[in-house]
Amino acid sequence: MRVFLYPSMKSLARLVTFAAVFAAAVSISAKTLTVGFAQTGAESAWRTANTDSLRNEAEKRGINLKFVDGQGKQENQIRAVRSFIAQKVDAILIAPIVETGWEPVLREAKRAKIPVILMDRTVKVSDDSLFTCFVGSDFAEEGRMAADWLAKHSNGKGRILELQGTPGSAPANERRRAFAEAIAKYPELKIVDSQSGDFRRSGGKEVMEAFLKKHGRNFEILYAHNDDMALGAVQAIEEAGLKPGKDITIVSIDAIKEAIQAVIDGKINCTVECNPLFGPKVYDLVAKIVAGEKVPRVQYNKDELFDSTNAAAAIGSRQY
Ligand code: GYE
Repeated sequence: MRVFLYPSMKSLARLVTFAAVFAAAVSISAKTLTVGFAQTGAESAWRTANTDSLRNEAEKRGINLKFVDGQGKQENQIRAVRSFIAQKVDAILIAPIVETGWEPVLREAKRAKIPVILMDRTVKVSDDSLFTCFVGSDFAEEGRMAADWLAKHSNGKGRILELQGTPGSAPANERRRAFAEAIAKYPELKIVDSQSGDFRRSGGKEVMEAFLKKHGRNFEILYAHNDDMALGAVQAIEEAGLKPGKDITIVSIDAIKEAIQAVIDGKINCTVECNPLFGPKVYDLVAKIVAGEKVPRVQYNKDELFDSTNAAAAIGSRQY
């Protein structure tokens, strides 16, 4: 015998309300996030690793990532941010090529109520409310770590040539400033020349060739703001018949796999890590911000230092 149970009108209404609320909740949690990302370009191995990390993690999480390669030009990045605003994305990520010149477009994003997360590089603005937060490395700390290593391993003596990153960029500014401040304690450790190689391998090689012509053997140390430039310089130094890492002490930043190999080979003496693989951290922040949660204003990644004492142990597991 079949028994039919007819729910009362009241409980039926309750059931319908519950179903509607449940459906709405599911649709909110399953809403695809759309994120715009204005990347600097593809100047270095670090950058490629960073782009891959952000792209792969977006795919893993089902985030709709609108990626724009700024090709080394701030105007391209500004144009990208404007198009993200027009597309009403949920959040905007910027790796600002340079520190200044961002106020107008950041104000437009703020007016459109779209949160902006500075990823990797910082900006200089007079109004702090123009971006939500920063996540990346502490470039000043990296510059200090490089300087301290050098002071220790040179007995506080030597003439330094400096290969700067992109002029006006936060990492070039901070790595230069903090390094100079730290070596100021050592009167016999001096920067004798400083030029930009734009964070590129070709730039590092060209500037090193010019340095060698100009300074001959009147220097002992090279400080490069990133590994790509250091590796370009290594080439120039070898082509000039000198031994990088022996005739010239080389200190660099990023700790890409190729540079760690160069440390093992004795061609680079020390590389300070700058970890580019923080896609997961970035999207955790985006999710919190979009959900209305408060997030820390500044979050630094933890960076290590590699030299002949620990490079061999690190290379096997190096991911970039
Ligand atoms: O060190 C360099 C890249 O902004 C920290 O940019 C980043 C720097 C990195 O091109 O290799």
